[in-house]
Amino acid sequence: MDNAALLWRPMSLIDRGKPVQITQAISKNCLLPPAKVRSQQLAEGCVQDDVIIQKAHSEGFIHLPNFFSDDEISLYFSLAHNLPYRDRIRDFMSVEPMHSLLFHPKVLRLARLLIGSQDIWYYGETNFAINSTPYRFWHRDARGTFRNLDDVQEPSITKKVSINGWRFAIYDADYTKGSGGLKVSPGSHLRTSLDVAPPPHRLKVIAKDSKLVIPRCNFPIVDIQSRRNDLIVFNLGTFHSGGFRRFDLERSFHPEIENQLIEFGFPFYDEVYPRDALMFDYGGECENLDLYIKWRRNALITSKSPFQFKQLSSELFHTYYVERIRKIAAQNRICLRFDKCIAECAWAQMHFLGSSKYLSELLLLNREFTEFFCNREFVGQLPIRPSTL
Ligand SMILES: O=C(O)CCC(=O)C(=O)O
Repeated sequence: MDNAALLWRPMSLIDRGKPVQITQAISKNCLLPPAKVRSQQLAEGCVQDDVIIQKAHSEGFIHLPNFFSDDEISLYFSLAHNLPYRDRIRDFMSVEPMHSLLFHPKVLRLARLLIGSQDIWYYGETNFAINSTPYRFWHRDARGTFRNLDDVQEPSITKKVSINGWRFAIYDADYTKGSGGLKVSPGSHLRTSLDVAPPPHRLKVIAKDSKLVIPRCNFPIVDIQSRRNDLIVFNLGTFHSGGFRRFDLERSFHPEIENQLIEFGFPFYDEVYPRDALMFDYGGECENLDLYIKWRRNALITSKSPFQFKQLSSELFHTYYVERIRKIAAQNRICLRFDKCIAECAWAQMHFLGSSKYLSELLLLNREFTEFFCNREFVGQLPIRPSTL
């Protein structure tokens, strides 16, 4: 495409949509920590906390440069690299060396501020993404509705409230120097999928009269310029794409558009290899996160993939069963979520594996966490609210 002229607009010229009304979100839906928790935590630490938390809640992500020291980052990634494969498919809580990251005081403090409570839910969603594949599709993670656990979860637009679940991510790379970092759409955790995930035909790059016409997204996309010691945290409702490219002239193209541009031979920054990331979730009490947790567990239980089955077994028999882990978690006010109805489901699927002793104890130990699931009888599948409700 020698003659092709690229029609592009820098981000500053792109309509970024209406600003999110976060004051409403703060007061009505407790997206921010209650004032008491905040002032107590502010008194303990950095005065920037309020700004950081406001930003995280209005944009659906936060990028914190130099959150970790060189030594800490080196430790986490060398631990991950040296783990045998069977441990890399487990969750961080059951791989005890990873506790240095999971229980890092700064991480826990930030989690509490984001979640708005001293009590944290941990639900085994972690990822040793070592040598991981780039170019992940554009998506939000939040899943699970009362109608169908597999459905993508939409935020409540009128109430401006999103799921109270957050993914913490560290990357062993400098993405100011090349492609392969994380792209997010700021504010997308408070917008519908229709708004921020256009169908493919609306993202079609068209070659016309020796020019390329590149469709303009009417929502912002940011390629996060993270470096090795940084921490990125994003809301489970935030649209994002891991490992995408960075185009020389414009970093904010939609991943789908970048895929097409590369076909036209446009130059991208080199990717930074290998793509090593460590990710883990913390969340706080809310019905939406309850649904997400149930979606995830249900997917693990019903999956035919041995990988997912192994991860579930590791969670079941280590994280939730080993008393030492339960103690450490309790000391840190981390609630290990293992719900009654999921335990029952696991029982139905797995007791033949000779694990019935553990599972029956889990059934006794665990409970439901939000009102809807409390008084449901287990009937062979997860109880879902009828669509009429
Ligand atoms: O690999 C990344 O940077 C993001 C991973 C991702 O898409 C996810 O955890 O949902």
